[in-house]
Amino acid sequence: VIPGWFSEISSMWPGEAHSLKVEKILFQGKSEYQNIMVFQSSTYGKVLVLDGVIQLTERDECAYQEMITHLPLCSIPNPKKVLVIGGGDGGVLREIARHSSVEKIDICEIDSMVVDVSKQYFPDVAVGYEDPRVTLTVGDGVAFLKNVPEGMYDAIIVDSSDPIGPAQELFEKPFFASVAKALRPGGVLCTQAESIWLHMDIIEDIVANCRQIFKGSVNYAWTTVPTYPSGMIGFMLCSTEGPPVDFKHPVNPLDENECQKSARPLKFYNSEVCSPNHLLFIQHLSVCHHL
Ligand code: AAT
Repeated sequence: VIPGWFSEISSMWPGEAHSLKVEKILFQGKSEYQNIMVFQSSTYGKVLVLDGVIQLTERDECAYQEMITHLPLCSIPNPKKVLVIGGGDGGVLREIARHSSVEKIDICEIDSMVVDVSKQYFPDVAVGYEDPRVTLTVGDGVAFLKNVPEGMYDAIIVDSSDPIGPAQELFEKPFFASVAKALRPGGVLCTQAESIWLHMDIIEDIVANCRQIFKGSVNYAWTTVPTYPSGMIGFMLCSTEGPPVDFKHPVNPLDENECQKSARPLKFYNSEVCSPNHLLFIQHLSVCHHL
């Protein structure tokens, strides 16, 4: 450990630890679920850390939040009801709010301290909560989904931490089954699905589970996030049986002119990044096994 630097050390990425220079620690606390820290870095703005793992930095959060949101929402016509599991910082809410067809945005985050800390230290991210379509439930996403009426949502976005700690069940088959049930026919799931450089074992399990449960299509996409382990992170993009969804050819493009004129322009996503650059076909994923 280098004095004055934060190093992201975890058994989930043994033998490597990305480091950021710390200017100042702004917050340190312990919630019911995890240790929470916010620090000012020299080059990535403020950084949110849960149990020693970076959740976001001000500089590169766009590449994650925009992709996890617009990959699914641009792939279906007229999304109206959207659910977010995790994502307590509010960044995914901010991105969903760009879609004018959306009428209802529900979020279930387990840890209210993440919400409070984000509102205090990351106003440009937590701004997502200010949208009147948003309803926050503080609770476990697994339990929340059990009470959702069948076919309720057009899209579900699982912005989850890694599968060590409170997010473990969000990577398991029963959870995917309850997601599928909560989606309408032809509805879409996008879930945080780790890095092909570190976690092919986890990804292969997720792919196998999703293939059994999602009878529409099952895809893996990725984006670059320099402060996430290995500098990239993936998403599982699935649809339920019903009107077919082709994630490679989004039918519901964002009005990019409109977005660029808004108070917070898009920084990373555009309809070209979507296909084919950031979608890896499952066949190609099995090649990645040799990485
Ligand atoms: N958008 C920033 C990135 C995140 S946040 C993940 C969130 O998931 C955290 O706020 C955490 O409290 C919440 N969470 C964890 N488990 C659950 C659960 N069971 N139900 C609801 N919310 C939960 C993801 C960062 C990815 C890091 C990659 N290394």
